[in-house]
Amino acid sequence: MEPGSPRPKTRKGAGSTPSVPLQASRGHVLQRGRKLYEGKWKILYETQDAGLLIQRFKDAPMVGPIPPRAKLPRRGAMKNQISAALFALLQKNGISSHFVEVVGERDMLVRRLEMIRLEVVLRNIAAGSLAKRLGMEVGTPLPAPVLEFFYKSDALGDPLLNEDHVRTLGLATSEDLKAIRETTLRANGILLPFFAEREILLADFKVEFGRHKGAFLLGDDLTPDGCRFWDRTTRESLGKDRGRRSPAREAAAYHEIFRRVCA
Ligand code: AIR
Ligand code: ASP
Repeated sequence: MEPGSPRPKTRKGAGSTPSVPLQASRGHVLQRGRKLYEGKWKILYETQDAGLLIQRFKDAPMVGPIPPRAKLPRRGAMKNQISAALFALLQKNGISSHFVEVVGERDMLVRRLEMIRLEVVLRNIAAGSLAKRLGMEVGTPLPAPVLEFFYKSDALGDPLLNEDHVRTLGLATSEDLKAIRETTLRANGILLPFFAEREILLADFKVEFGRHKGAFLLGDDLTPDGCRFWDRTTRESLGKDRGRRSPAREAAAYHEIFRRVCA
């Protein structure tokens, strides 16, 4: 989620933060400015450049008391590195994103986007809500990648949308949808072999798009909290496993994906 979105969460987290100088970047010293947005996993700060933001990855998904299983030391740092590596891989292969560079342990510099309120999910293997909705066994390979759109609306519980719904809500035009579909499928074509080389099945992943100076860019992040990465042999989830795993197993799995992607 980037600012510009009408989601109330965005405003709730807004407030001023004292400016803190960050590591020198592209010859500039960046000042971390006002907090624009705070979500479950991320904080966005302004910088002195109106077109650039700092995206900070949090270690825990909330403020206040943290449930034991959500505690994962260095999670934010690992998410930052994993996301940076995957955005860089996509960039190298001609898919632009908001990612500019890593500027701190848990911070990346990103282009400011006007977000499209859609979660775009690409699935290679049946799991999660698709397995449930279609009555398919988890782990069934899909004959072709399946693309799904979910409306980013907390009030509605992020419902599944078809393309007519997306147009009806004015979220994106037919042309936008065509670009979103092509880019997401192309990203899958780059990510699948990258993960396969690392003995990982990319079961599904979620991306978000935004506009920046007339261009369509990938935004948000690409981390084990928004994708299903499975070990190719054991089929064990290498990301979050929605409450079925001990904190120690979860930490080990997260470190494993970090090692395979970033080492
Ligand atoms: N996702 C969906 N909403 C938020 C996120 N992060 C991701 C899940 C999963 C994929 O989208 O992490 O990788 C599909 O989720 P589901 O629950 O629809 O099966
Ligand atoms: N998934 C979170 C959201 O819904 C992302 C974040 O925490 O920044 O906004």
